[in-house]
Amino acid sequence: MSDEEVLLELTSNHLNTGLRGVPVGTCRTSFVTPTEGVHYCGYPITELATFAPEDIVYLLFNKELPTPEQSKEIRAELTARATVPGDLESILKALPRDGHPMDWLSVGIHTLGMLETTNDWRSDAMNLIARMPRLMGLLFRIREGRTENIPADDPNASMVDRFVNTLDLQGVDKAKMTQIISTYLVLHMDHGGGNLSTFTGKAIASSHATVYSSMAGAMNALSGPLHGRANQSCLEFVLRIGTSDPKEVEAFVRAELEAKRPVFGFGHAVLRTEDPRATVQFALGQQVCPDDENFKIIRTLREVAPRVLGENPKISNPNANVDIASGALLHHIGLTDPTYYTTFFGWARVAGIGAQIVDERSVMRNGKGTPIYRPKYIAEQQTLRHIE
Ligand code: CMX
Repeated sequence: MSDEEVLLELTSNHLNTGLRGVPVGTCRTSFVTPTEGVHYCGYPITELATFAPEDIVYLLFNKELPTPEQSKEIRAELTARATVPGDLESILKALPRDGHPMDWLSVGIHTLGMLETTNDWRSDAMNLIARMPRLMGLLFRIREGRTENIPADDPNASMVDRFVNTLDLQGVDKAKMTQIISTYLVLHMDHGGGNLSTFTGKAIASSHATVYSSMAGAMNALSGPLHGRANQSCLEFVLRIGTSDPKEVEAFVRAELEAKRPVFGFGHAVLRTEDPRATVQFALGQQVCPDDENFKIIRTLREVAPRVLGENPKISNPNANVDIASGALLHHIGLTDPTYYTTFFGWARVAGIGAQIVDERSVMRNGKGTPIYRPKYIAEQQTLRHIE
């Protein structure tokens, strides 16, 4: 059925379904298909997985991959925008240490906006992207109480190296950390126009609130357990399994289903095969940490769970999704606390949401921008009262 026919098919069955399947607009950065998953500007994600995050930022904003010259230019632009213009550290130091890292991320993004907002959509989006690595590194350090001797930011380093340098974890393989986080960022940067965080960010921006307010709102949407926080739940799930023995893993999966709990890391609303982003991360794990205990567990899960889930015909896709492997990889490089994992998702998504906000505010409708969001709600019968 074509998109036009879908538009004509709108019925009362679509009400109170969270806009499921209701076309809202067009997206210039990405789309998702049931077999190849997400595509950025037409490229299947598997073709982009080894690119540098900076080049994918260029792609999402310019809708074409950069030439070597343009690749240098985007790096130079991000370097020029990287320095945080004010005292972000003091604000973060004042936050409650036991607040969730996603709440810190949201406050951090708001703080960056209060320190500087240009009110130019693209400039603010690019400034935010350029300042995220420092915000992320400070967020970890300050929450963990490692507030002494924080290395100065090096704006000339890559985005991921700036995070790794600020974090400055001892006893870890920094090159491996850079490789795994770079891949993570590229895989998570965008996922169509209608996922909740992206939609929320664009809806807030449609009131002409700033990029920073819009992005902080998007991060709040992402923080929910039904959305971005699933990657935290996935690693917690893997840690609970605690064995890579296929028989024990199968028994665990069956017990979870019996207890009516989700088998994390499997299933998808749109995809009908294994998410290619999971396939890429399994290949990366096989290369960098084949003997890691958590990696061994997810490798067994990948074999066992689809077979068990596939016994239930209601489950449309029993295969692995993007969240199955990312936690095990982050854990392997020394980031062992799963409560931080959604902040990496948020960091990555700032690029896709930023690009989509710029498109909706300054490209759509011949540059006029999409109007303020105002979907129609229909009054329920009991709300229609008259005084006789
Ligand atoms: N474990 C247990 N039950 C599952 C399941 C899973 N992994 N996947 C689907 N189901 C169940 C659904 O809960 C639903 O049950 P009800 O009919 O009782 O409500 C039924 O099977 C049919 O679901 P579906 O049409 O196949 O999938 P949905 O679009 O409803 O749900 C998703 C998709 C991701 C929420 C679901 O597969 C799930 O809960 N997975 C586990 C959590 C998880 O890994 N989330 C990360 C998602 C990553 C991503 O979206 O990219």
